[in-house]
Amino acid sequence: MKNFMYFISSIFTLATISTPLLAEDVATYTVDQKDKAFSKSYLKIKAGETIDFRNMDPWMHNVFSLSDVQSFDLGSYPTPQAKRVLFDKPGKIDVECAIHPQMHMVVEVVK
Ligand SMILES: [Cu+2]
Repeated sequence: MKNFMYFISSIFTLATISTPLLAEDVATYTVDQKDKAFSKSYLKIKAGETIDFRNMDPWMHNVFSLSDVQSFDLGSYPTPQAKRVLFDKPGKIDVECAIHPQMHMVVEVVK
C-alpha cells in the first residue's frame, strides 16, 4: 500500500511539473498594430517561439524586418488579420512597418 501511494504521488508530481513546461514550450505572443504603433516596443522571447502580428487599425500595415538575424516581410493586410512569425535564431531583431516609418519595435530572441 505504501508503494502504491508513492506511485500515485509520483504521478501527481510529474503532472504538476510537466504542465507549465509544456505551456512554456509553445508560447505564442501577440503584438498589435494600433493607432499606427506596435503594442509593445520591446519583447523578449525564446528561440522557437512565435509572434502573431495583428492589425487592429482600420487601415493597412506592412510589418517587416531587414535585420541580419532574421528578415521577413508580411505584406499588407487589413484588420483584424494576424500573421505569425517564427523566431528561431537568437539576437535582436528590429521590426518596422513599410507604410508607417515611425513604427518600430525590437524583438530580442534568447536561447
Ligand atoms: Cu503601419
